[in-house]
Amino acid sequence: MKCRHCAQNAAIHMRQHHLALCKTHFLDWMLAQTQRFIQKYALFAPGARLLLAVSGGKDSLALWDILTHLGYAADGLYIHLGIAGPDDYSNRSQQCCLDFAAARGLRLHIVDVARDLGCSVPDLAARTHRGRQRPCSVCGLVKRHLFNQVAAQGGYDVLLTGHNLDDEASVLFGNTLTWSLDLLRRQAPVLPAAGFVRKAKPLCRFYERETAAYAILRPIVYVEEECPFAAGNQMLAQKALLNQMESQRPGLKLQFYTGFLRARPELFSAPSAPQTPDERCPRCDQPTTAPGLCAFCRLIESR
Ligand code: Q46
Ligand code: ZN
Ligand code: ZN
Repeated sequence: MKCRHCAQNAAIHMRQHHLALCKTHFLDWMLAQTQRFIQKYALFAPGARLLLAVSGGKDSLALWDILTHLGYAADGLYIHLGIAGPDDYSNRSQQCCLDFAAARGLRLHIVDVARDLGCSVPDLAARTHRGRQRPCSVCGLVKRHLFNQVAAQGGYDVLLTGHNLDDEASVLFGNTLTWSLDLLRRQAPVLPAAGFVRKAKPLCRFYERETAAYAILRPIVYVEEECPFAAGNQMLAQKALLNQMESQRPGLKLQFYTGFLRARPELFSAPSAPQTPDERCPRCDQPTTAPGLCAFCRLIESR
């Protein structure tokens, strides 16, 4: 198959877009599409101070690369969770982020959870009620807290994450199955500040296959292994189901997600901005919904 724009052989065929492109035209297409999404969803203003959460995986490093090519200066934030597993997951992913930043002269903040909070995420999960079933709930809470904290302390305007379409469609699928209205209301390419830092997902319209192809073709060195705790989680099962449907109906995942985005204003006629919580945690000063310590500080106190 040939590239739509030149005589080269296609490096990727995207059935959902009826589009085949060679390496050069695909890399350019990814940049142009990202720029289009930044504007279409008003993800951030030109000149905004950008902080990008990097995990060492393909999506977040591809996003960092794309932003750099587009001329946006984004600083990275890596959170070392203290997860080992057979692949020495946290150390290896941290190294990928360090190498990526060093090779391009980019600034990378590192928060080491074990060093800074006195105990790693798996330890914190084992010691607290919240994490007893699996560490992901504790992990998500810790990451959210630290993202907000680093963004506030560093004076950043927006926190960017590398979530792709497969992530978003899978979360949407899960939240629709349970009609979790609060979660659905908060699912969008951009979440206004509301006390916490503004959050945006510039890759939310790209298939995982596209971000993977970008990382491989550029090329970017990234950690291929998943976190060992990801195995068997609901997200992966939902992704597999959606992929099965997508193979019958190319474009289904994209339709599912973009259809939701179009329907959102009508579904949630109230303004989509989350309510600013009135209370502030007396220990960390982040917003919280009830008086007293926030969920994060309660977790830390209870270990
Ligand atoms: S890093 Fe943390 Fe994920 Fe690992 S412990 Fe679960 S939530 S699976 S994105
Ligand atoms: Zn071409
Ligand atoms: Zn707190």
